[in-house]
Amino acid sequence: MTNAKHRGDRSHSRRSGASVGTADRPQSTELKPIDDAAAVAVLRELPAERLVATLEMMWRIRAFEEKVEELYSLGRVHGTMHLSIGQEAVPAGWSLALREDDYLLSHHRGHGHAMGKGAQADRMMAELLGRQTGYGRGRGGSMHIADVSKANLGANGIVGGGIPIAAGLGLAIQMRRGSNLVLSIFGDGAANQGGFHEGLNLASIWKLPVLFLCENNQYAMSMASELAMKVTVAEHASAYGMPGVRVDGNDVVAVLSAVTEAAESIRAGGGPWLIEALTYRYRGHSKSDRNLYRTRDEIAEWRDRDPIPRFAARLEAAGIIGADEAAAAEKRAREEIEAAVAWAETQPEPRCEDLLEGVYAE
Ligand SMILES: Cc1ncc(C[n+]2csc(CCOP(=O)(O)OP(=O)(O)O)c2C)c(N)n1
Ligand SMILES: [Mg+2]
Repeated sequence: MTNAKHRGDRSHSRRSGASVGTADRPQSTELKPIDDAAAVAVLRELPAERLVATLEMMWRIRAFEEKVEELYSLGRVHGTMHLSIGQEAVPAGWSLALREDDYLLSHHRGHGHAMGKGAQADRMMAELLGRQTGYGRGRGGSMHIADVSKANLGANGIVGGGIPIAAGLGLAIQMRRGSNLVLSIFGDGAANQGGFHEGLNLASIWKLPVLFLCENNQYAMSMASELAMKVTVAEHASAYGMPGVRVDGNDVVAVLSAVTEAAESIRAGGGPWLIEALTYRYRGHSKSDRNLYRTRDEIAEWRDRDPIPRFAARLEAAGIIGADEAAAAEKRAREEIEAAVAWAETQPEPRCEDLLEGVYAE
């Protein structure tokens, strides 16, 4: 049995249909596909320009990461980086559903999340190239892109490290009686960390306004998520008395619908939710990964469900774009990334005299 077959078997038999929880607290780990008519209805609720901008953002994320990979192989980007190519539907979905003042706490695979909160590709590129005008003045690099002015509190290199911080931030919002929420994004591997369970428990008992969103891309480095836990990530929600939902993370509309429902409930004071978005990274874990733990067939199978053409097809089916517009969005995004690199390369490097800026120890 190939790895791909094995994985498919488990997600479609043992797990589908599993449903726990009570009638008033939606809890289903069943993956419910959104049919075409329902998707059209969801999309028609949103302004067309926003949807086209979202399609363009998905291309921007992909083009940015493809360019970063190229620059990395040429030795022009230092340190490490994690690519989310194949996972673009998740930031596309939640960015359509959430508000600008909702906080983001991201993780190490977070270029797309930063763009979902409105980060500019040129300043992100400057950061990766170690330039002073980057989001972290060239000090943070790929894993540390934050922009407080956009409620993006940044990524975290500690697996699961953002989850307890999300609970703390949720508590701050609650104490200030705010109506915004915290979006806490992490991977499947983080769901086996202690901080995940602590963060969910606190958020649950205090009914904090936190949306926990797991990007289950099937692996934590080379460890298949199905071999690393007996239950689904979403099923963990039942232990903390919160809604837990599993969605197709390669379908923008499925993510958008789940996040919209969760956000409404959280803003109404209903307490936290856990959403598990099933998706896939085409590239290796980071710079050194020879893909020895999965088959080419498995990667090809997921490529057939690529989130970007799927969203373009949904927009076409809803009459929001014509046949040429998807290609035009890709072209604009790729040109933007070329311009971002050209601009970033003209930017100054941090000066030695300024290196202690932002270091607070006395
Ligand atoms: C606490 C901690 N343990 C281990 C690591 C090394 N590490 C970095 S990413 C990663 C895998 C994380 O997998 P997952 O949470 O599924 O996210 P993905 O990389 O798949 O997006 C590991 C083990 C780390 N950064 N922090
Ligand atoms: Mg993972």
